[in-house]
Amino acid sequence: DRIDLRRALISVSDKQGLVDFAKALASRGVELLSTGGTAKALRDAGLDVRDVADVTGFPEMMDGRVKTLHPAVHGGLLALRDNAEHRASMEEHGVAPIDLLVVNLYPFEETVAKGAAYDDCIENIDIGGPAMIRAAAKNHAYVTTVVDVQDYDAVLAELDANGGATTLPFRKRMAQAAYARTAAYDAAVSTWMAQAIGEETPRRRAFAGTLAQSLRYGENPHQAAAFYTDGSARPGVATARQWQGKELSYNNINDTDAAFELVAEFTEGPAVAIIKHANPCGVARAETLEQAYRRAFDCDRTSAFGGIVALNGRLDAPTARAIAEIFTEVVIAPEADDEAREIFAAKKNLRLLTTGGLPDARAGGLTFRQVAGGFLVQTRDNGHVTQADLRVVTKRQPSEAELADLMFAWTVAKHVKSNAIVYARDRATVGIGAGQMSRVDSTRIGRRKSEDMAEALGLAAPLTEGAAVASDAFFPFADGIEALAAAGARAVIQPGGSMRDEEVIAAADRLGLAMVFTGQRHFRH
Ligand code: 93A
Repeated sequence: DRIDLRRALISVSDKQGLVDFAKALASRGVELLSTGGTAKALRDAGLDVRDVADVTGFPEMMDGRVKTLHPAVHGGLLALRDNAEHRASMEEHGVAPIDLLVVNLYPFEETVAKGAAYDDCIENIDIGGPAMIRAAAKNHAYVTTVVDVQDYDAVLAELDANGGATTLPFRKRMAQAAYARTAAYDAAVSTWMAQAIGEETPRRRAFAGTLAQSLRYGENPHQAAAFYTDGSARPGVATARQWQGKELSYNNINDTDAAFELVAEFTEGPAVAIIKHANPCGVARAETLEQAYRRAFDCDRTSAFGGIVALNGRLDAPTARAIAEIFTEVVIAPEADDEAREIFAAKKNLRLLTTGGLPDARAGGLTFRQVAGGFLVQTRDNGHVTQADLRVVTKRQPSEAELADLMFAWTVAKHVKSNAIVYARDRATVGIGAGQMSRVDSTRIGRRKSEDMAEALGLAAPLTEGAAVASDAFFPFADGIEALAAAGARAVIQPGGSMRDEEVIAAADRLGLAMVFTGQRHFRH
C-alpha cells in the first residue's frame, strides 16, 4: 500500500508555507506541476515547475474559471494504476499520473466575512479546486490529497518515514479531511446564498463549519471537543479578539455566547449581564456600565462568582475596576479602553474578549440541537414585542414605571432556560428562577434568591416586593400568580393563551396585580 511520490500538482490560493513545502518536495525528487499564480510563486523562489496549461494544452481561460478542468489533470488524479484498461487510456491520451494533490481553495469564506459584494462572492466560488480534491480523495488508493497548510509537515514526515512513499492509512486520513473540506466549502456557499436571497426556511440547507480550534475538553474533562465557526460575520464569541488569559473552554464559549446575545438585546443605554451555566444570574441597565454591573451583581452575588460578564458598550476603567473586585472567568464587550485593559492585565486568569460590535438581536439565522439519530433545526428566536403589542388583561393598568420593568424582565426572560421567571425593579433583575419543570418552582426560586440577597445586603425587605415579573410562557393555573403575589410582585408580563387564562386573570384581579399579555412565547430549553 506504499505509493512512491513522483509528481505533485500544487494549486493554492493561500500561499503560506508553499515555497518551503515545494522545496522540500523537490529536494526529494518530486516533479512539480502548478497553476498560474502558484507556478509564479515557485519560479520566483527558484524552483523548477511545469505549468498545468502545458499539460492540458489549453491556456488558463475565462478569468481562470477554467484552468485545471481537463482530462489530462483529472485522468492523472483518477486513474487506477493497476487497472490495465486505465493504463491503456493513460498511454493512448498521454495522461501522466499525479501522486500528490495540494490544493487550498479560493477564499470564499473570507470573502463573505469581509462583507464583499454578491458578484465578488460568486467569483470566489472555486470549482476546479473542489473537483480535483474530490477526484484525488476518491483515488486515495494511489493519491495523497492535502487541503490544509497545517498538513504540509505531516506529509514530509510521512515521506521520510517511508522512504519517499506514503502509506494507505495516511492517504485515507488525508482523503477524509479532504471531503470534510469540500463539504464545508459547499455548505458555506449554500449558507451564504440562503442569506443573500433571504431564504430563511430550515429546509434544503447544508450544515457545516470551519474548525476554529480544538478544545482541551468538552463539557466534562473526559469529553473531546472542538469549536467550529459557521462563516457568518456575527459579532460574538466566535469572531472576538482575546486580549489576555488562557484559552477559552467549551463551557466558557457556551456561557460567553449566552451572555453577549443577552446584552445585545439592549441597544439603548448601558446594560450588563452576568451568566452562570448559560443562565443569567444578574442583568441590569443603568446610566453607566459600572452602575449596571454593580446592580447586576447585586441580583445574586453568590452565583456571580466565577461568572461570565457581558457588556453592551465599551469597557471603561471604572467598570473594569468593579468587575476585578471578584473572580470572573470571562468579560466580553464590543470594545475596551486602554486603561480598562491595563486594570485587567493584573488579573492573569481573566479573559477579556472584544468583538468590535454588537450582534443584531433581530437578525435571522438558524439554531441546532442534536437528538439521538439526528438534529433539530429552527430559525433563531428573534421574536420581539414592543409596548404597543401588549394587551392589558387586568382591571389594574400597569404604571409607566411598571411597564418599563415588564419590558425589561420580558427581554431577560427570553434568555433564561424554561421555565423562566424573572423579577425586576428599576431595570435590574432582583430574582431569577430558571430551568424548573414547574413554573411555580421557578417563581419560588426567584423569590428565595431575592430573600437571600436582601439578607446579605441588609435590606429591610427582598426587592421582589413591588417587582415586575416576566414569565417566558403562560401560567397554566392560578397557583403561579398566587405565588408571585405572595412574593410581593405587583405586575406581570406573560404570553397568555392558557385554557385557564380566565382563572389566571381573575386571580391577578383578586390580588391587585396588573397583568399584560404579549401573545408571544419564549421557551428556551
Ligand atoms: O476558477 S476555478 O474554479 N477553475 C479551475 O479550473 C481551477 N483550478 C484550480 N479555480 C481553480 N483552481 C483554484 O485556483 C485552486 O483551487 C486554487 O485555489 C487557485 C490557485 O490559483 P493560482 O495558482 O493561479 O494562484
